[in-house]
Amino acid sequence: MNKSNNIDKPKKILALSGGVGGAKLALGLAKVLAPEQLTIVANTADDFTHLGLTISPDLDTVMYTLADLNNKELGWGLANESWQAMDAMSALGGDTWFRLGDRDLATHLVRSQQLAAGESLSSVTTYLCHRLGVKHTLLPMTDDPVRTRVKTAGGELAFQEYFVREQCRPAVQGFYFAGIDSAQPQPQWLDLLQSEDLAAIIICPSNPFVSVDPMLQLPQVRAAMKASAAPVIAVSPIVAGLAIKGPAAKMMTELAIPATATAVAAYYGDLLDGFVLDQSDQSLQTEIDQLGLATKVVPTIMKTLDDRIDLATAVLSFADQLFTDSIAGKH
Ligand code: FO1
Repeated sequence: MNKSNNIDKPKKILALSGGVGGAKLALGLAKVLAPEQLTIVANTADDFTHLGLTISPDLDTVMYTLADLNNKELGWGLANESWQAMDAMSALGGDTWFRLGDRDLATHLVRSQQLAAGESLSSVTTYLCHRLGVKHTLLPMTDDPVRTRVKTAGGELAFQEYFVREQCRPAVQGFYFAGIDSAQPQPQWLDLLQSEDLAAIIICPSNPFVSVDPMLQLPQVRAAMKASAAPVIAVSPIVAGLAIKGPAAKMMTELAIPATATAVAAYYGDLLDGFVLDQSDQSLQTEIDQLGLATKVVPTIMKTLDDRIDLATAVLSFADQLFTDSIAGKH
């Protein structure tokens, strides 16, 4: 955080999100912030081409969640889904390991058609959000193809092969993001990162290795985040040694990193100004403080809409406090 900003600037909030966990906090933020105040940037390194269609799981999870159309049981895809296309695929001996619901298929068809016609992923996302009634800004992290590759003892896997087809069973040895060095961060996002109107950068409780890292490793992003006057705050995706959803804790163990909120804070390192941890991890607060971070302990498990709103409100007030303290020279 660079301290040159002034407190009376209009507030703009940036949230970086992966899939389910990130989308829950993004929804909480969307409930308490006006559309012009909130921009959500989603990871696109999970994207892949499947059955000839371009699938953007994290963008869609956030988009469906903000539109209140998300499938709450599965955590991905649309509510009130039917699976006739998958059943027909199965009868034809087609690929069904990655399940595309009938209604969800429409999103991938429209996206793929518009991309094939030369539209950018950003403009397709804006179009889809508009059609689904999403008012807040949702951006892909880049319009260029970046693809997560998972290194395992048995060889390298594309992210969805690891995550869905292999059900995260192979022990991971590391990750890399093919195409990242030549990818450009989405221009509106980069402008916002460099804007004096930005009041907080929130890293949602998403997987640090495969959801957040691809965003942070894009050229210019880390430098722009560090140069920003806005405090950078991460919400821990690890609570009491477990990931709320997904393989983050399993990955940490396999990478010989302790599966703790402290290790997540240390992993983000000097990029952060503040760290939000769950009340059940209160005993870790002192050691996270000792990393040189401001900390806030609150309930972070988001089961209900009120939980999402409460966490969003707590993170925003923490950001306000860090911003004010930085003006007063305390951080
Ligand atoms: N996750 C699964 O575990 N199984 C699936 O069959 C599956 C299909 C799917 C279709 C569209 C979509 O947008 C997401 C889908 N996901 C599925 C979720 C997704 O692969 C992961 O949750 C994310 O990539 C991780 O953030």
